Formats: sequence, structure tokens, C-alpha cells
Amino acid sequence: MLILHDPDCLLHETVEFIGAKTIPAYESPARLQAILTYLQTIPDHQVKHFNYASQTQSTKRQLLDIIASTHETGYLTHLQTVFTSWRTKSLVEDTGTILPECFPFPTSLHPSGNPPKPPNDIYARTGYYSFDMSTGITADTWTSTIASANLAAEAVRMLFPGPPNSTSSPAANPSSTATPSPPPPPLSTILALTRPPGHHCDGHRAGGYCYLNNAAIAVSVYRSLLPTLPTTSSPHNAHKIAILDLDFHHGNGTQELFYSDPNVLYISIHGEDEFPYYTGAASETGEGKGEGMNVNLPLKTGSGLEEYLGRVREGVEKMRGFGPAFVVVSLGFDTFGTDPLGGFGIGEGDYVRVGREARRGLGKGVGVKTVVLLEGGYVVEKLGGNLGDWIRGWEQEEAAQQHEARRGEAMEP
Ligand code: OKP
Ligand code: ZN
Repeated sequence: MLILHDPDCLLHETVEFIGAKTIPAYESPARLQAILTYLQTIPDHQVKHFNYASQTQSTKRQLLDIIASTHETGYLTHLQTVFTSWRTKSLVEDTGTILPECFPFPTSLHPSGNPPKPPNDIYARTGYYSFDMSTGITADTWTSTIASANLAAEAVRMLFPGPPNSTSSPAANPSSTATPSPPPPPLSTILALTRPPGHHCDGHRAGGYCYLNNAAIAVSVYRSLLPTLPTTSSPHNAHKIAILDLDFHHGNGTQELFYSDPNVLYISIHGEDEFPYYTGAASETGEGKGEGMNVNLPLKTGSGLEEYLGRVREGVEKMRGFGPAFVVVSLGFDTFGTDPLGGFGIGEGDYVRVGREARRGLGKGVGVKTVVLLEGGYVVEKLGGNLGDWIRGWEQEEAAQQHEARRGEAMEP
């Protein structure tokens, strides 16, 4: 599987509260480092490096424009400027973390809890743009966050390179007058090592270690590419998108961003009554034209592997019925049995089955393309192995399905 990485994703390093203590956050650079180290030990990997920071201004701008379609302008400005503002006023040290002070709260006048405008107070603004206290902002937070989002965007661009003669396509062959060489086999799955993660961010608030919603950004990039897709390979269902969220926690941000979208099916399997506590009930099914397009499958913490796999099967069957042309998997490994922030009865070696089950749901649709985005997973020593197992399971099943599909075609009269 092609895997995308940006070294800047290793920079962001923050603190959080556990009970009454301040500790280095569980969501740490060591997580990504462990994955990279593990990937060097297995034969079948290809890690492609990107660096958002060294792109041209106009390339950088393109991504910011895409992000602005799902994220509030004031929020984006806050993320980019708050550390420098505090630093200039000596309110935080170089290595310090900015945490929220006061959150918006419901009143009779504003029952939603959202006051009409962002507060002017420099302390208050962080609370306005957050929903928890685990999502601090440091000098490097924006650098890592935008690098992470860029990986999600690049993954989509690489999956959908556009027609071979397109000049905007990075895969285009410049010497097209020469003997045409056979096009490279199209990629069907790409994994982006997105850190920080994204599924808790709803477009105007940071929370649960998330600052930008990478899944939503992937969807926006896909939609921006739709007109460029070759019509021959463009299926009738090109506008249908599914997001399968396999992180232990409910992706409240992703749910929120697509809650009334009839073309995005969101499916989440997550711990019941767990963080972020106020979302994730099975009764949350979408609204308006998006009614029925939000599927929450909560499961008791500590539930066994078979029960978990049953939920995955249920989720992906819904997805197959919908028939998406593009799938985003929000992949977390905090479903691992001993995870400090999660845990279903999943042990070492079990992720092969999880990956297989997830891919099986897509069925024989060889045209379906998937971007896999990293979300949580906090047992650092097992993160590489678990990810490697998941990839193996996914690829085994993908190969089996594609083989089946080709046999099916060959047998047609
Ligand atoms: C993010 B993801 C201690 C509690 C930690 C935040 C959990 C975030 C999970 N401060 N609460 O979905 O893996
Ligand atoms: Zn999680």
C-alpha cells in the first residue's frame, strides 16, 4: 500500500490534563515515529514523503481554499495566529501550550451555547474555538496540522490523477509524442499518516486532539476533482462518498460536517458513552436531505472481537448498499484492548481480520477508491504492528475481490 508522510507531522507536541495532573498528551510524536520505524522493518511498503511547508505560495493557497469550504475563516485565523499573539505578549513560553480558559455556555438568550460573535479577549478566544482541554496549541501546532491536512489532500489527488493527457495531472507523461507506454495500474487505496488526527474537529472548534477535519478535506478535494475525472472510468455514482470511522471514539466533527449531506454516508463504530460523550447515539441518523445518511453503531467498551467484527460487517453492508465511488476510512487503533483511552477486546494479530472485514464490505467494486486516514491509537509499542496487520488484511481482501471481479468480467459472453 502506498503510504504518505510529512516529517512536519512529527513536530506538534503538547500537554493535557488527566484528572488533576498535567501530562505529555497521549497524542504524541512517538506514535508516528513508532509507525515509521515499524514500516522500515516490513518488505512491502512504500512511504512517500511530502513537505507542505516547502511548497510554493500558490500551492499552499490552493489547500487553504479547499479547507475554507468546510472550516470557518475566523477559526482558521485563530489556529494560525494565536500562539504568536500570546508569545508576543509573553503570555506563553516558546515551548508552552495554550489551553482554553472559558467555553461558550448556553443561556436563555443563546440556548445553543454559541454567542453571536467571537470574543475579543485573547484568553477567551481559545475557549470559543475549542470544545475540550486536550487540544492545546503550541508553536508547532499549525505547521503539523496543515502538513497533516495536506497529506489527506495529496492522497486524494494521487488516487484520482485525472485523464492521462491532462496537463494538471502530476502523473501525466511529458513525452506523450513518444511511443505510448502502458499506463501504470491505477491505485485503489492510499494511506495518509495524518497527525494530528481530524475526526473530532467540526470546522469551527478544536477538540479530541483534532484541529482540522482531514476526512472533510479529503471529501472537498475529491469533489473539486470530479469534473476532471475521465468520463469512461467515471461511474454513475461518482458523487456518492462514504466515510467509515473505525476509531474508538465517535467522530463528532465528521458527523456534524455532513449531517445534512445526502451524498456523504457517515458510518461510525465507537465506544458507547465514551469521549466526546455528547454525540454518537444510534438515534443520530442525519437530517433533512441527509436523513438516513448518518449511521452510529455504538458498542460497549471492552466488547469482544467477534461482536466488534459484527458491527463492522453491519456498517460496511450499509456502505455497499449505498454504492460509493469514493471511500474515506478514519482509522484509529485505540480499539486495541489495552488502549488507555479506549479498548474493545482486540488483541495482537486481530487487526488482520478488522482490515479484511472493512475491505470486504466494499465488495467487488474495483472502481471504488479509498483514502485511509490515521486517527487515534495510543499503545505506542503496538501501533506499528497493528497498522501493519490492518494493511495486510485490507490488501488480502482487496486482491481477492479484484480477482473475483476480473473472473466475473471474463465469464461474461
Ligand atoms: C481522540 B481520538 C484526557 C482525556 C482525553 C480526549 C480523547 C481524544 C481521543 N485529557 N480525552 O478519537 O483518538
Ligand atoms: Zn480515538
